[in-house]
Parts: sequence; structure tokens; C-alpha cells
Amino acid sequence: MKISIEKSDITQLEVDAIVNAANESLLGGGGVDGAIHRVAGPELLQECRKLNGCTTGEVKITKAYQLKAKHVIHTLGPIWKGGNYNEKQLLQNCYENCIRLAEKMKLESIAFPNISTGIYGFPKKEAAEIAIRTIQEEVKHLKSIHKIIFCVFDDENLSIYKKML
Ligand code: AR6
Repeated sequence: MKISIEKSDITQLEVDAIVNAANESLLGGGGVDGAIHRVAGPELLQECRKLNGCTTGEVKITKAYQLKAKHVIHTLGPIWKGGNYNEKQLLQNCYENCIRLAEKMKLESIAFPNISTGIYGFPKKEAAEIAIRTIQEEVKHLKSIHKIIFCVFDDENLSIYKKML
């Protein structure tokens, strides 16, 4: 099992699945979601239209079209509202549901962006703690997946992850 940190654009990673930090419509948006849809092309949006959206902490999988990855696992992270609205548990659910779906689909590699830490305003340090703790717990049950990438995009998340992992 290899767990690594990579500072890169997630749309450029050649893995079985990249995770998208989407919104509840699953019809694209800004941030990493916008980047993924731009690179994947219009067929991704077409497939997403059939999915009936997503609720917080849940996941839906699609093909990845023009991306280098094979699949996109779309998840809806919680919007940070100060910490008393179950945000931490909901963020944990995102990581758990993504990795469990990837394992169920017998995928071997997966890359996560820093879900909710951009437009949705989740504090980066708390989010990283949840991401790392959740994945380290899940790893114990994995057979198929043997490569997990925390794909960071900004220097603040890079230094937080480097310190924690
Ligand atoms: N590759 C990897 N990480 C990226 C990329 C990229 N190309 N672009 C941004 N990030 P955000 P959220 C990082 O805002 O907070 C969308 O409009 C970014 O630096 O993309 O979950 C959706 O449609 C940050 O660390 O997602 C929703 O409406 C992380 O990805 C809303 O934003 C997440 O930032 C979701 O907000």
C-alpha cells in the first residue's frame, strides 16, 4: 500500500479514479469541479445529468472521458458553517464512501482533492486530519486498492499534509 501526497492538478493524474469535490447538482461548478469537467469534456456533463444529483457525504461514479483517469467519483463535501452542523462527520463520510466504492469496483488507485477546503470553506487543518485519519482506518480493510494519492493544489495544504502524513 502506497499513500502519497502530490502537489498537482488532479485532472492530470493517471489513476483508476479521481475524486471530484462537486456540488449537489453534479452539473459542474468552479474549483476542482470546473477543472475536471473542462478536461473531461461535455460527455461527463451528459452522464452527470442522469444521476439525479448527490447529497452531502454521498458519492456517485462516472466514466472519465478525456481525463487520464478511468473514472470520476463525485462526492458532495459539507459547507463549513462553524463546526456545529455535523460538518466533520459528513466530511469523513465523503472519504469513506469514495474509498469503499472504489474498492467495491475493484479499482487499484485513487486520488483525492482536499474536499470542502476551497469554496466550501472547511478549515484546512481539520479537513486534513479527517482525511488522513479516515483513510488510515479504511486502509486496513482494502484488498484491491494499493495506491492512494492526496492531491494538494495549494502550498498551505501541501505543508499541512507533509507535517501530518
Ligand atoms: N486539482 C486539484 N485540486 C484542485 C484543483 C485542481 N485542478 N482546483 C482546485 N483544487 P473547491 P469545495 C483544490 O473549491 O471547497 C465547486 O464550485 C482547491 O485548492 O474546488 O469542496 C463545486 O461545484 C481546494 O483545496 O471545492 C462546489 O460548488 C480543493 O481543491 C464547490 O466548488 C477543494 O476546493 C465545492 O467546494
